[in-house]
Amino acid sequence: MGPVTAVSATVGSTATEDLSLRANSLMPGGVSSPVRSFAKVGLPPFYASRGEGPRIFDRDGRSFIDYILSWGPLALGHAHPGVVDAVTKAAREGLSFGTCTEREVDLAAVITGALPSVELVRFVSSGTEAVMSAVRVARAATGRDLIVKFDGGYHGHADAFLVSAGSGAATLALPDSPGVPAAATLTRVAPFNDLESVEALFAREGDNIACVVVEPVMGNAGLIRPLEGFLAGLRDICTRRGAVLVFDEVMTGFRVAWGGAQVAFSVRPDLTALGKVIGGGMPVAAYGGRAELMELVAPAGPVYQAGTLSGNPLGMAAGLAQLTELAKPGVQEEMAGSAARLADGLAGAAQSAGVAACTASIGSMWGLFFTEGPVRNFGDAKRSQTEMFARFHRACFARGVLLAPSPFEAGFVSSVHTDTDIAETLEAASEALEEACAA
Ligand code: HOZ
Repeated sequence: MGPVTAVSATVGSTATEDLSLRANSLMPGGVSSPVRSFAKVGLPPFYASRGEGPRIFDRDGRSFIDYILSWGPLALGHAHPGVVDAVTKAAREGLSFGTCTEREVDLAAVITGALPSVELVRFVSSGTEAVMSAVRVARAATGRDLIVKFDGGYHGHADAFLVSAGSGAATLALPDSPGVPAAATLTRVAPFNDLESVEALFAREGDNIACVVVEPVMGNAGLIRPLEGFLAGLRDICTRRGAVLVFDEVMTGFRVAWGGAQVAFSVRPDLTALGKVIGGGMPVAAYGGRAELMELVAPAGPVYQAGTLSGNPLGMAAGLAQLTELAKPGVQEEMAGSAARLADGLAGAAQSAGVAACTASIGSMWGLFFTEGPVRNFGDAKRSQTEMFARFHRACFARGVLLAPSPFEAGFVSSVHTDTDIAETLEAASEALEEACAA
């Protein structure tokens, strides 16, 4: 497969270059969210014109097999007809009411039915809001202030989480953001997969630790699986020490399994944050958990949290339509098969090319690090070859395969990525590895 060429470039420069120049004079860094900068892989930001199934098209008319999938939400691929129809119907009935609607009750029923730990759920509009609000509930429930997070974990951009943060913050080397006041001193950080470090934090300050917040499978430091017993160990520590266990399943929810990682690993957190897939591509997120905790949330209880567009009817319609498809027998397994074939194929291609690489998949998430591995935490991930990743990314891009522009992001597949798409991707990846090695 040769490089994909632009078919609708403007005279003298591409539409992408033109847009990028304009955007830089109008928006910080030219983007609406830092992960959209492709600077670390040496490319301009991607200007999408449309998406269809597993493919995304840019403003220069190029077509790519998409493994970003809007950073996770598009479990059914782009513009899934069922989701588009549901949103269109909802839009005709009204874009927002600021009142309760039947759809939010229906989506709440699907979520509480799928996640055994979630008895009550509150809808919000972003993952940041969801985790921030869950922490507020945990602090109110325990009367304690400190939170524990993991190195390289990303939980949105609320102040308390911009400490040793993953995702774009790691990619841009901004793990501790300026502008975060003393509130951040209430955050403690441990290495992922290291129960002893968590025990040590509790030994020192356990009386004031409100909660442990964890991505049960790390997805914002690249994909890092929990070691056997790690999540159960966190559950045990939190129970013993009277702290709240918060699973950030914004990424893993309905991707690692129907429900999420808590189903796959049979560990029940006290509170869960959700987002991405539950909104089918619309700005929907949620937090929920044990009724005793969630009844602290206003107006049932005193913990205040609110939002004009929370439970927005278009978002609820998109989420319901997507989850209805994902609940069908075999869909999760098919996606998991595609992700596994991709991860195994990439590992094989790297081996053939003589490149040290370590790949993993779980459910419909997958990851690739250019290192021998094993990668058990963010420290290991940072020792991978980021320059090699950048060369590989560019070579894949030139062959019509769109990967997240950072080794510190998970990859995704959708239910409409076919065996042919995966085979084409692996062919492109083999060529890309050769090119990256030769550079
Ligand atoms: N969790 C998303 C990717 N790691 C973040 C999306 C964004 O920051 O725009």
